[in-house]
Amino acid sequence: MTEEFDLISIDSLLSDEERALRDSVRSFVDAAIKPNIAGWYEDAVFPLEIVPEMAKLGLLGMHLTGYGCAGRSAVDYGLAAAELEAGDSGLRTFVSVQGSLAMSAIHKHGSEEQKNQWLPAMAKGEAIGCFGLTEPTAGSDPGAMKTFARRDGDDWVLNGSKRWIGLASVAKVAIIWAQTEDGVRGFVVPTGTPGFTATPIGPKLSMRASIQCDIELTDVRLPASALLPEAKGLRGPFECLNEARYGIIWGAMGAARDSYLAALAYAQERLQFDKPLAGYQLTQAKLVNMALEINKGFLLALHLGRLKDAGALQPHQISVGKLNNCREAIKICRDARAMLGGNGITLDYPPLRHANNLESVRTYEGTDEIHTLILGNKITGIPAFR
Ligand code: TGC
Repeated sequence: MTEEFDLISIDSLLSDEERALRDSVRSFVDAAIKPNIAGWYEDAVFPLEIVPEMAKLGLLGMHLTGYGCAGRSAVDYGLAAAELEAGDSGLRTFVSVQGSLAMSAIHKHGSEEQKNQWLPAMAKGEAIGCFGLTEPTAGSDPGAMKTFARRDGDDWVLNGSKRWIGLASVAKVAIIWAQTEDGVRGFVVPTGTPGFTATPIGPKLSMRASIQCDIELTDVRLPASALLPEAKGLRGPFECLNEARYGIIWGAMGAARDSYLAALAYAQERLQFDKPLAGYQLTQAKLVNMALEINKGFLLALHLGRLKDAGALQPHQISVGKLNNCREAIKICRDARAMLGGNGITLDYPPLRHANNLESVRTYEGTDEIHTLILGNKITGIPAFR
């Protein structure tokens, strides 16, 4: 971090190795993402060509151990997520879907055969994965999913639909969650299996440099070995969502920081009534409020990351981080856009792009409302979900 916003020396809480990792991801984002993101966003393309570079940096499944994964800490993963999302939420989302959802489902719940078959290729970026939980009529309530897997001899046959599934149309493998006679189970589905189709959803006003898809499953026949043996019930997918939600805590602050720095630079250069905008008290109040929330947000992320590395992070604490940091980040990006005046509505500046992306980020992996209710339940002991 720099003194422009690290007002409380959060940097001093990081080790040399953590700072080095963060700086290497920041350099990658500055060189490979920032010069191109406006074009990718406008054209609504996910830049597949940068996947090998991300793999080379060890970003795919970076917090997983063995099977060709980098085995880095939760704090390292968080620092990387923040830097990637300072580039664009769509690029951080790719790393989250690949590492925290698809790879972590196989790593946590898979057989040795499944791990050996998929994880090394996924860590190298040779196989992209996706994670099919949400359905057209089951978003916040995944227990209402209709996708069903029935036994047919030793095989499984899957039928149903999934919606908002990141990267599905470019994925080689999909983790599909389905009802069975024994409750919700997970399946490792090669996307070339007959009956599997993935169609990008669009046009979108958010996450334009990313892909979200509808998936249709029509008599998708899988061998017995496709079942994730260790995932039984909704706990299976929720344990993966914890990983992705954790990354968002950091990522959202990366987008906020990038927006704040854009507004600060603009305010220092832009003259109105013969003085820089930054010299006006109203502008300084906005900048200070943004900087305070960014400092608090990163401190919260780091605290939760240290808990995670100590094996002590609880799901409701992840909700504290996701709810707070998404909520504050989107406010910061919108305020930054306002400080840029009319120029803020163009793709020449990042705040409105980040704010639009954060509309998705605050919605997926548990909406603001769901995380509020998880915390309401924690505080009162009364579940108010239904
Ligand atoms: P509930 O009865 O509370 O729980 C069922 C079982 O799951 C356990 N559990 C968890 N375990 C670990 N971590 C967590 N965070 C957990 N939350 C619940 C729970 O202990 C229980 O275990 P067991 O062993 O007793 O069976 O289930 P519920 O459905 O009533 O839970 C309520 C609620 C609202 C908290 C939950 O449904 C929820 O979190 N909803 C939000 C779902 C969500 O985040 N969906 C977004 C999915 S993102 C997506 O599909 C696209 S992936 C991203 C991309 O592709 O871009």
